[in-house]
Amino acid sequence: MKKIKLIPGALGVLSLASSQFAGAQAADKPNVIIIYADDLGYGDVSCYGATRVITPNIDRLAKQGLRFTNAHCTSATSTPSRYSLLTGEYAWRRKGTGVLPGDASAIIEPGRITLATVMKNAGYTTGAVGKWHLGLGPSGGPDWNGEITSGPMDIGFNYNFIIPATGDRVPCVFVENRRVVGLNPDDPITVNYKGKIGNEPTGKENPEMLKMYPSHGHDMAIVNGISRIGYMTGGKSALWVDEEIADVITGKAVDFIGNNKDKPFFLYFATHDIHVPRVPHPRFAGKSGMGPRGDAILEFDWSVGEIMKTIDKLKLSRKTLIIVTSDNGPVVDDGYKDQAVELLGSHKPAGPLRGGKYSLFDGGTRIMFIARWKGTIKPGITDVLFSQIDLISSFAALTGQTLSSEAGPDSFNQIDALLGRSKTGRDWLVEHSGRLTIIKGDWKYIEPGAGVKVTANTNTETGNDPLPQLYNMKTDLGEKKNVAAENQDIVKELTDLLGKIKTEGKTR
Ligand code: NG6
Ligand code: CA
Repeated sequence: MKKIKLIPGALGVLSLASSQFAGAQAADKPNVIIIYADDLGYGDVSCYGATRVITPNIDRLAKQGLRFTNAHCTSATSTPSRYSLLTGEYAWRRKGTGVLPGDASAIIEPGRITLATVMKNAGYTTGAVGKWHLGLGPSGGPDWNGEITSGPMDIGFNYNFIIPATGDRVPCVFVENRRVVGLNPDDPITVNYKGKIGNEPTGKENPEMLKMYPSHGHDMAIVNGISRIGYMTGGKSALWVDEEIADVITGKAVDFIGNNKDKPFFLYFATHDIHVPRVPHPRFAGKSGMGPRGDAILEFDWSVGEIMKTIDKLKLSRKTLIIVTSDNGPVVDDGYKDQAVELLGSHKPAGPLRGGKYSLFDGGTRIMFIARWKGTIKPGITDVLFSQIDLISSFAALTGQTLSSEAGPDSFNQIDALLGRSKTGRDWLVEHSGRLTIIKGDWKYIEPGAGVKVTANTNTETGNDPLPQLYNMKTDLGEKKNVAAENQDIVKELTDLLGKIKTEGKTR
């Protein structure tokens, strides 16, 4: 991986805005919780139209809060979306921000101002719980057996309890603050993504040992009867149990809230659900009738419910802004034979949208997004154009701060849109999956490019086309009719704007 240079000035401190407005805001700083689902589709929860799987907790949150129908993550995969959410910079501006292996070094350099730094500077206690997938350690990767540096604590988090990369990537261990949890020093961890290490069986050589079979990839190290991406030896006492991941990390999130209930806190709670391997706890297994993918949705809904219950029990619901959203769109077969395809039936993971995870169509990047803050956010539904990249600027504003000019280079203050006080959101936004798309008003333009139109493995409509594509999202939400040829003036306007966004290096 390319070595990352520290941006001069990135360490500059946030300045406090001096206006009366800022002072008034700062006085009643709400707690902020972002619950970040993995691969949860726009149509995967019942308040967004699902009927075969019912999500009562998420639905209740939506009923008590604001449900966004036109909110977006920045990329159609995890690492770049998370990078953009935390830094306020489009990930495609930087090399090495694609889906990371489990032994990658940190891609957000220590000291950089992130959403967590902003909250910390406002006096919040900050925590990251769950999936990380932004790399750990200096160039060369983390020391799994020692102190893990260049992690969440180096970019603004006071506390973290994380899955280093993804559930399907080794090492299959939790990290708490700077240490692997439960590691026996006599059984050190070795991780390798280039080739096999040790004499342990692998999914490829010993499929008879598996309880869940890969459909593509995922045939390397076996942990708990499930083969993964990457090779790993040692660390036996530290290995997680897949069925318990949701319970463990939800428990840590609940503990973090309880421990910090008397002062403002910021919690970034990134679940493993509903990413592969989908291995929900036995209390959810078989409950959806749609196989493990549907059961994982029920488990995710349970996690959301536990957070809501905790906030309500502590009487913090009028003092806490809860956001529930997803890192990218849905995928059905993402590499394991878990019956997701066979049992899908009439369920539409992306709802009315075309494509899904890995796609330039909106199924990849328009995501469910709900914000609840009792007494402040008026319940309802909004179609305001909103992007996760704006959270860092918006929360700076909410906490009475002005972002220094180096931070959040693509992040705009959209706090009024987030809180439902304004119906004017962004003018335009950029989405990414390999290439870029831009949405402005009713129009969406997709850059022309080569590549398969439907992926063989995941059966995703990628949005690749050698021709420029233009869709009217107001009349054609499903991106069925390319109207580029008859609207060349709009294509030109959007191509020019996108060109400017790329070359200028920042948009704020
Ligand atoms: C892909 C994996 C997929 C998933 C994805 C990342 C294979 C064949 N596929 O490379 O299973 O892990 O990466 O997902 O290995 S994400 O949500 O973290 O971006
Ligand atoms: Ca994801």
